[in-house]
Amino acid sequence: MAGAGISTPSGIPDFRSPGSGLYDNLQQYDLPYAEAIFEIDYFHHNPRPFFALAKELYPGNYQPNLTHYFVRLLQDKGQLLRMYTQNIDGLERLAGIPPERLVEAHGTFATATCTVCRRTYEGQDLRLDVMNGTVPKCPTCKGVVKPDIVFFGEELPHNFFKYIRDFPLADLLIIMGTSLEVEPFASLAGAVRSSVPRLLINRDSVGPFTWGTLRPTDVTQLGDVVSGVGALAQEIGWTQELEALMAQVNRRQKNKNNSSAS
Ligand code: CNA
Repeated sequence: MAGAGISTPSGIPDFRSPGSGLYDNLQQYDLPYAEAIFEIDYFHHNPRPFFALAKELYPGNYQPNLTHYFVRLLQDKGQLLRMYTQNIDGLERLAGIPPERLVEAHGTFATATCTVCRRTYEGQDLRLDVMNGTVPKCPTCKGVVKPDIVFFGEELPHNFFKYIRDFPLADLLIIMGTSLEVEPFASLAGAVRSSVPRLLINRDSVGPFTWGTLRPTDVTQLGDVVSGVGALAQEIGWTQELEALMAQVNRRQKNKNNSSAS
């Protein structure tokens, strides 16, 4: 289970870290209150603040870091049952975690839907408008096209409910970079069998790790998530493979950038 804290090392602010978090830095969008940026009623009234944020978060501006590649390595070794993420930055996909192994519980910029006629679009179809600061409109009905990000008051994607089958099958739950404050996602932490170890890698203790409902098999690694995941990789002898994987993906990325520039 992951949240915004795994992407702060890539340069994307989280919501709730005092000072650097998004909620403390929304003055430029002139919102009535911070959460309005993700409220569907406010979006219908004024979609511009959301699209200003979308321009910033749109896939392409940021790169995955060691935490994303660690999950990719779990997948390469056949040990990833599923990654449940609250993030909407697409860095899991960029790190090469296959979409079928991912539950993007709060949605994705990879696809979009017209708010009026419900026609669906690829995220790429909106890129030009988003980057130009234009609110994307449906070519057919002229309704506003909204990236498939889950707003407050909207239903979670269907595949979120895979958790009903997945969580009882897990034999280890790793929780990284989340305040575990947003439901129903947060409650997934309690959905593994009671004998299953839960490892929290986060700057601060959160959710059931603080309420005094700790299980004997729970483990907490407090501090920076990259250091915590790095320490875990070292402990299990994966450091070299992880570095090789990151170097390989970076090389591919560079070659791709060079060939698209020439
Ligand atoms: P949050 O509530 O902002 O909590 C983030 C947690 O991560 C906090 O406990 C921080 O202390 C911790 N943290 C931040 N940086 C680090 C770090 N470098 N090392 C270790 N711990 C760190 O974010 P949640 O994901 O829990 O909240 C859910 C919201 C945030 C979801 O709806 C997301 O869509 C939304 N969000 C996503 C992104 C993104 O996609 N990158 C960015 C901002 C917000």
